[in-house]
Amino acid sequence: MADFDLFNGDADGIFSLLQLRQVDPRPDAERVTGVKRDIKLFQRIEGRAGHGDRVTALDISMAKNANALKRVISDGADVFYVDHHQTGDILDHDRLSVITDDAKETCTAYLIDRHLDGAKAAWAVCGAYGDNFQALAARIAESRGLTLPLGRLRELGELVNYNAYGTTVEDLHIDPAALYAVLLDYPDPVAFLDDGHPIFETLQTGHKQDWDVAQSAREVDVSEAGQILSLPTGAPSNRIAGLFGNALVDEDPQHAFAVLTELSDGVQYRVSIRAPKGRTTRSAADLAAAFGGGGRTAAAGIDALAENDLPRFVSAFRDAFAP
Ligand SMILES: [Mn+2]
Repeated sequence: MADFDLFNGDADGIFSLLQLRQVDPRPDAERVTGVKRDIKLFQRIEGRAGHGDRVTALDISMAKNANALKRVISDGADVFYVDHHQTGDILDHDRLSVITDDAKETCTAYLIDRHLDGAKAAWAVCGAYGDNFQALAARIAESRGLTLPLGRLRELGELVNYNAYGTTVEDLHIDPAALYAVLLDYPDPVAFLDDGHPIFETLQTGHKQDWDVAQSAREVDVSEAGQILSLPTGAPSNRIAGLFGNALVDEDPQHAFAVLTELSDGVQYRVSIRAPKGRTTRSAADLAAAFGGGGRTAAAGIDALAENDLPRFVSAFRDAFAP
């Protein structure tokens, strides 16, 4: 019999598993995680998890794991699934137990907090901060009757969340599985913070240095539509590009932004596009789709834009977002 713990490498995933495993320890479980966007974690245990095995899945969309999940269950494993993303159709099977809620203001760490009746609520507070739900975080603390240093827990939640941004685990300051293992040694986040473990400073410094890289972005194009900026090749850019785009459009909601990150081949860019928040324009997803990318109305991306296509992208960006 084997145990598998599948969890999103972001704050919500890590703080969910911490709560669960401090109440129900499974020290020999294989921990399966990755960067924030790497959510197809059932693929990694498909064909290996089977009869009598216990699989736990936290903060990864069921819709995106549907086929591999089905296979793991039909191979005989028991699956406990907790998540707040889109589920798609939930498979009806007695070896699958699901806790889900796709309410706008909820997160997996909160669902686990409810499941455990608040047994490890301080970790849940950090998870809610990591998913950017400040009101929910404060509400969890209050409902459990805890007096907590919320500002410090917020910083921890946000730093652990930030740590999961990158294109591969090699990009990250700390492998999420290693970060989880360090935190697991502490009964709660306050004990971790009070102990002064060096990993906290690594997270803080890394976050600050990445923002310094973002501040040095090069201007590629400025127009009425907005701004296109470019970041150098490298892990700091891979980590910060998306959040940098969010920050730019939060600060200046009348303009659109595109953040280009030079890929290591030197002839292509990865692109994060943010439509203006304060006025109606064409969709960021449509612009991205014209260059092989995709996304949502407000935020979209292109995995590889050829240098040769850059002039065409600049004029398409101006057209899409002109006032
Ligand atoms: Mn989440």
